[in-house]
Parts: sequence; structure tokens; C-alpha cells
Amino acid sequence: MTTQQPVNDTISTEIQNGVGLICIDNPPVNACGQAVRAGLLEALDQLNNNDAVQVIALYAAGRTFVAGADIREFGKPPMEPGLPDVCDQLEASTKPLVSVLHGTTLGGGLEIALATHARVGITGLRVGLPEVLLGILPGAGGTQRTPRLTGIPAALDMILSGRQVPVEEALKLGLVDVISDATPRDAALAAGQDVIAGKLQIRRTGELSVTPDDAAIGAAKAKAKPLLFNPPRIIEAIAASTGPLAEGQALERKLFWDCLNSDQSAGLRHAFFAERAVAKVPEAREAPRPVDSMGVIGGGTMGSGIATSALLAGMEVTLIEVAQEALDRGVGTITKNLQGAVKRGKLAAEQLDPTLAKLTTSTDMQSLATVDLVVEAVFENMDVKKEIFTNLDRICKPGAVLASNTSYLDINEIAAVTNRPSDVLGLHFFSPAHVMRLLEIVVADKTAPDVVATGFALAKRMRKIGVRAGVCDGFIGNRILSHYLKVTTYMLMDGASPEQIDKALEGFGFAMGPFRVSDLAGIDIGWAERKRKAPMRPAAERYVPIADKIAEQGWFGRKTGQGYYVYGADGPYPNPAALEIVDQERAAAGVSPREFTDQEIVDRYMTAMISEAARVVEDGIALRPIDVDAVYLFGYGFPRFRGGPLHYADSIGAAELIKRIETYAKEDSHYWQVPDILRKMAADGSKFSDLNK
Ligand code: 3H9
Repeated sequence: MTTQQPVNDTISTEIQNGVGLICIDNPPVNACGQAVRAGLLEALDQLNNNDAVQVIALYAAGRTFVAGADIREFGKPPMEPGLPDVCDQLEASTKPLVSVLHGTTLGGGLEIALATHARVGITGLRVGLPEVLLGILPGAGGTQRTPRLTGIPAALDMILSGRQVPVEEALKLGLVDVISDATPRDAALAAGQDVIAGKLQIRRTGELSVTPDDAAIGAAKAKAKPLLFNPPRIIEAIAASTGPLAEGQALERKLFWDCLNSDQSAGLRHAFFAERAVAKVPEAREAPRPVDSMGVIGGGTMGSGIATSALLAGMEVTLIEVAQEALDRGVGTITKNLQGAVKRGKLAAEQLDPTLAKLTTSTDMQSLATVDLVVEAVFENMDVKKEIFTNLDRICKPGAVLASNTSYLDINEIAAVTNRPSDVLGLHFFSPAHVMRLLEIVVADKTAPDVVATGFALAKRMRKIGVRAGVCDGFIGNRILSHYLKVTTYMLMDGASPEQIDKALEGFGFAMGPFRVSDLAGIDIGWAERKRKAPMRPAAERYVPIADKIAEQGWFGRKTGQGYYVYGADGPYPNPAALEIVDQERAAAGVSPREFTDQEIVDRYMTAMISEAARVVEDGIALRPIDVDAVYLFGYGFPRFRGGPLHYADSIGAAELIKRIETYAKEDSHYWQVPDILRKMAADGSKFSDLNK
């Protein structure tokens, strides 16, 4: 019997009644960095050579067993020992080796477990191989050992989706052998005794064989998304698991490196860190104000979506509308949203009624007197918003946080009508608000730091990604959007069709091209926005009135059956009547249409987006380039594998971007202007990524 002996900073061993315990302790998620890998081998060697040890049991301290390889090591020179070698040596252990898994045992963590001779899953455990989401594949035997335990179809499903499998399912699949309610250390001791007593069977996964399944492999190939680099390689590696282990592993290794060195993996890893980096704001050290009740003013699509989100986060919600009829409609929408959440598995069916019971409605703003936070979500009209905030100032309790969900308007102006501007901020949700993950947290001049922290705490509670934004017309996302959408109208006027522009950008990776999005969102929305901005439009700005002319016909897109496309049983297809308007407007402006290649469309669109994104960083509206990337990844359907507009910009480089802008500026020097920050980067060789550090 020994007490815990450190092997290094992350690994320790202990011997109890013939069981040699190895404990991994590398907070926060026990990522399998170099120290863990080296320590594991050292511990394994020590225990295999200790006569007092009959069985070795591996477990982890903290909230989870190993959650994967250390992603921060990717892209740097590899450090010995590599994880594949570690797994092979674990499997080759001369003494029986069991592992105890808890928390989220993912990626390299699961690969370590698969290399042990038996696995115990602690209640609540989820296992998965999420490498696909990082643009890579399980590179430490995961593509070879998983099918040896589960068969090919289940391995394809798990590794291509990256989904987390609950412990009960893992047991059925053969990934764990037994489930335990004990603590990981106690379960490790018990599992060791069970092996000694012959009650827990052990075997080497690598020695099992895999039944070929050409049909499943063929079906997976047919389903793989054509733009993505790693899924076909994952399938290739899994298909090789039917052969000898060493050959399959060698192929896996080669394909792993091909994927890791791809631009797509760099983009996806950037997206992973973007999701987490945005919470690192100066106000994060402040204690947020407690928010258990929320008032939502406005029961339209947006207000109802926000209320749904708050209810799903367990809050009490008071919905305010001007009339009972509107309230009833709002409650109807919220009920439907919650039923949808049940269908999608986001809410347990038996929780539907208790969740709805937390919703109260009122036509009297006085009902907001006791709530902790109010989100105003009425239509975009400054006078209406000012009136609401004047009333909130009078009604709400001291310390209540007052938020506007405006997408464009000046939060400073709204805050100024209250006697408590420090309690006011923007909380800009994206429609549908109960689904979309982005929340822009708009910080006005006088917003108190703890109010900002409250916005971030709310985002977290709602499982959203909060991004800090400064005040300007459109904040981060819509300011950039307003700018680059103009370039789509210029290309349309100059010769490209809506369909060609949409297809070119869908080919780049956007889920939907901008004209399809416009039809979905409603052409009337942009029309109203352009009318609002018309008085501010500089004389030098090129203005293409095609969208306005289409809107004037009452063709607002999907909701009216036609827009840029015609919808219905045989649709969508390009709307000939809209194309006629395009022709008329070209003729009226004396434009002879020219050819555009898909590449030119992508280049102009992306250069416009990057230019305004660069200015948003330059003006301090976004704290860092990675915040802009997060806004676009989580709110605007930017292709995740490209990492976000400014990550993508780094792959083009400042010098090339300047060259493009200067070329385009020969046609329109008002629109195409080189942001100063790009000039600086071209001069000193720096990148947007340098500003993320
Ligand atoms: C792999 O394993 C490859 C192998 O097949 C082959 C190798 C040869 N590495 O998310 P959280 C950090 S690929 C480094 O906020 P949660 C994270 O950045 C890997 N760091 O917590 C954050 O740091 P900070 C396959 C990592 O409770 C902190 O930990 N595995 C890693 O909401 C807390 O994270 C994955 O893809 C990592 N692997 O969620 C799993 N993981 O505080 C990736 C986390 O400085 N991880 N960090 O911002 C996750 O999905 C979630 O983090 C997890 C916990 C579910 C584990």
C-alpha cells in the first residue's frame, strides 16, 4: 500500500491492495498534453515493474476524464511521446489495465480509454470523437479501435458526427463494459478488484476483428458534404479498420497529418477558440447582477424568441404587449417554440407545462416593477424606444438592467432618456432568438461594468455566445452586413444574376447566398432600413434601386410567394419578373452587363466584408478580430471551416487585399477604400491574428 506519489505535475500513482492506480490531474479538462503523455508512460512502466501490482487502473481527477488532445499544441512542432504511441503502449501493458471514465471523455481521451483492456463509465458520462469538428480525425487509433468494438456503422456515425454519446448508449455499443455510480477513484479501485476476482473481463481492443461493411462505407461517402476536406478521409481510415491494426494505424496517421495541416482545420480550430475567447472581456472580473426574472416588451417573432430563450434558461418571464390580442399571439408563438424545443430534445416533454407556467403576460408596463432585467424588443423606431425607456426608468426597481434589442439604433441616445444610463445596454439577439447562438452585448458610453458582466452571464445561462460590441449604426454584425450587401447590388447591376451570386457564395461555404437570405428575411426589411438611412446617404455613394423596385411590387420574398425567386410547389426558381426589373434598371442606368466569374464574385464580396470588418476593429467597435469572427460564425452563417472573415483575411494577406481594393476603386473610389489597419499590416507584416493575442 502506498500513498499518492507524483510522477510529474499531471500524473500520480498509488498502490492499494494489488491495484496500481494512475491518476491524471491536468485542469480544467485533463487535456492530454505532453506532460500527461510522458507521465502516463512513466507511471505505466513503474506499475508494470512493481511486484505489488496485479492490475493497473487509470482514472482522472476533476470534472472529467481526458477531454482530448491539447488543441493548443496543434500547429506547433510535435512533442514526444506522441499520443498514438502512448495508446499502443497502454494496450501492450503486460498487466491488465482498466480505465474509469467520467464527465466528457472525448477525442484523444476516448482513444486512451479504447486502448485499455476494459472500461468503466461513471453515471452521467458522455463519450465522443469530436475531431471532425476541428477539421481532423481521431489520430491515436480512434478510427481503428472504435469499429473493433462497435462495428463500422456505429463508428461512422460517431466519428463523422462528432456527437457525444451518453453512457447508456456507450454501454450498448460496447464502448464501456460497465456503469458505476461511484467516484472515479473508488470505481477504479473496485474495477481493479473485479479484474483480480475474474468478475470484469479484459481484452485488447486491437486484437479484435472488424466485419467489412461496404454498404455502410458507400452510404457515408455519398452523404459526405462536398466542401469539407476531412470527412472522406475519416471514411477511408474507418474502411481500413478491417485489415491489420498496424496498417490501419499507419493510414490513420498519414490522413491525420493531411487534415491537421489543412486550412480547414486551422479555420475550425480558430472557431473553437473564438467561441471561448469572446467571453474574455475587461468587465469579466465584475460580479454580474443576479437575474432570475426577465421582462420582455414586444411579443413579435423577436420578443417571443427572447422570451422562449429565457424560459428555457429557467427564468420567470413577463411578456408585455399593447393589446390582449397581441399577447395571445405571443404566447402562441412561445408555446410553439417550446414544443419545437421538446421535439429537438432541448426540453424534456414533462418540463413543457412547468416551463410555460413561468410565463406571465400583461398589457401594463407596471408589471415590470420587480423584474431583474428588461429586454425591449419592439420595432425599430427611436421615438417609441425612448418612450418605453422613459417609462422603464419610472417603473423598474433600482438596479434592474434595462436592455434594448435594437439592431442598429444608438444605445447612448436611448440611455440618455433615463436617470440611470449606467444600467442600460444593448442586447442584440438574432432571429430566431431561441435558436441562434449569437448575442451582441452592446456597451454604451455609460454602461456600468457589472451590467456588461450581467449581459455575459445571461448569454452563458441562455447557452449563447455573447460578443462585446461598441455603439455604432449596426454594431459589429449589421454594420459590416450593410456595407458588403451593397457590393451584391453592384454586381447585380453590372451583370451577375442573383442566382449566380448565390451559387458562387454557397460554393464558398455559406449555407445560403445573400439573395436567398433576403427572400427569407423579407425584402421589405432591407427596404425599410434603406429608407431610414436615405437622408444620411452620401452624395458620392453609388445607389442601385433594384431591390426597392422589387419591394414596390409587394414582392417581399418567401412570405409573398416571390422575390428574387418564385416559391411554391415547383419552386424556388429565379423570378423572371424580378430579372426583368434588373434589365430595366440596367438600361435606365446605361449599364451594359458584363460577365462575372464565380471567383470574382467571391473575391469582391469577401473583400468588401473584410474591409468593413477591419474598420470595425480599427474603430474599437469590436475588441479584437476574433470577436468579429465569432459574430459572423455564430450569427451570420459564415462557413465555420473558414474560421471567420478576419481569420480568412489573414490567409489572403494585407498586401493582396490592398491590391484588390485599389483595383476595384478604379470603378468606385467612394465604396472601395483601403482601411488604415490594412496599410499598417502590409507595411509591418503583421496579421489580424496578432491582434487577438
Ligand atoms: C484530439 O483529441 C485529437 C486526437 O484524436 C489525436 C491526437 C494525435 N485542448 O469548453 P470549456 C479549454 S482533438 C486544450 O469552456 P466546458 C478551453 O479552451 C481534441 N484546451 O468548458 C477552455 O479554456 P479557457 C478532441 C481545451 O465545460 C477550458 O478548457 N476534443 C481543450 O463548457 C474550458 O473549456 C475536443 O474537441 C482541449 N482539448 O466544456 C473537446 N478542451 O478557460 C474540446 C477544452 O482558457 N472541448 N479546453 O477558455 C470541449 O468540447 C469542451 O471544452 C468540454 C468542456 C466539453 C470538454
